[in-house]
Amino acid sequence: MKVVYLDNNATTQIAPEVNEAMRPFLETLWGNPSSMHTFGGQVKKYIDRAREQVAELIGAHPDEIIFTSCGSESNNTAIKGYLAATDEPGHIITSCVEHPAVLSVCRHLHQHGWELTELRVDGRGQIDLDELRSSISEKTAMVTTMWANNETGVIFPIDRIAQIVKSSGKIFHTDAVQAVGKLPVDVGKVPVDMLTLSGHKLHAPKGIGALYVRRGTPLTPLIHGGHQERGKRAGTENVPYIVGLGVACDLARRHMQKEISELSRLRDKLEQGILSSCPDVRVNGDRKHRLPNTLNVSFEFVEGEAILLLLNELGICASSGSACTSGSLEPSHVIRAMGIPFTAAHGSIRFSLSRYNTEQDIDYTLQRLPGIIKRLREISPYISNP
Ligand code: C6P
Repeated sequence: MKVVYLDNNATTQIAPEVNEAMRPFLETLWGNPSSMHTFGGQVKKYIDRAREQVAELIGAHPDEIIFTSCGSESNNTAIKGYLAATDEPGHIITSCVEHPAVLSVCRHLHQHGWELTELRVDGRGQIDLDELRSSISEKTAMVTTMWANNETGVIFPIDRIAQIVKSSGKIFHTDAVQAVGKLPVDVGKVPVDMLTLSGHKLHAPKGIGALYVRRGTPLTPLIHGGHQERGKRAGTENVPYIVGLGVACDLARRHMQKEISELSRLRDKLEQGILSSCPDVRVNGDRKHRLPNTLNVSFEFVEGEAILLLLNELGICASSGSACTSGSLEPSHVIRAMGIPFTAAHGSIRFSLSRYNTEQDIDYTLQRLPGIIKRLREISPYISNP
């Protein structure tokens, strides 16, 4: 069966160029980069090159990049690693629409004595900057908000958030897992102290991520041990995946402008096609400030899970929210926070595209989706069908 993969915010296909670049490090160049001998030591320069490629994509210095195993590890390292340096629990600010890899870290710290503010969002999924300003107090140690939302694609005004936080003299971390590779991200222009990215969202493999840490930002390692990553993250380096992440970042940087316009064209075609062929549909999230690849739509009076199952039977892969909370019958915390009515919240679907999607993928989805929605509405308990 043909697979139409429209779930790229969950994970992406490994780029063939990335696969190719990783292969020597799985087959012949498998030495330990920390070894004294030439066989191992020769590998180190490839890690250095990858660090430069990651740094270049986000406008950082290579020595500000720490390789980790994933976005979740980077988020944990940033938040716990910075706060570990403080003597007693203070105050953290985040938003209520973060990925669990931030929200549950903050809530865990809250259970251990930290005061926690979860900034609310409006109907477009945007935070109120005045609420941010007034939440910052002397006790605040850190602010952490995402750059772009994984479920709706909503982009936070991260430069303004960063300026507010930095003008109060506080530390700012951003979870940019969904932004890096899809949008221009430049830490030279936006004064973030730490930034999280994850390889498998930009066509590198699962199991590799990075944390940007601005020079001078104090950070206690989450994983203690050897001296790898300048003592900030112990463990023998995952050389093939680090090389793969470097190449993925290089590809994203070189093709970004073209990809942004092509992805938004296909996404808009999907959006317009759905709006014109299905009644009682709403687009969730700020349409003006949104990732070019993401569309979150609510189909009133039908269950999202039922739509996904029927799409799946046709080989169309989408999701109702983040992959790590799928299976839950409750609407996602992101959709609920935006105040979307119950009858629509239950029928929300995330479509997320990548450079490997084609016009045919969108046409095929648009041919099949309206029929699915019509069928489900005919048996919907929320509609009194004759
Ligand atoms: N979101 C989704 O379906 P990992 O998987 O650990 O590399 O990254 C976690 C993560 C952190 N922050 C954001 C904003 C994310 O979107 C993700 C992963 C996927 O939305 C899988 S749950």
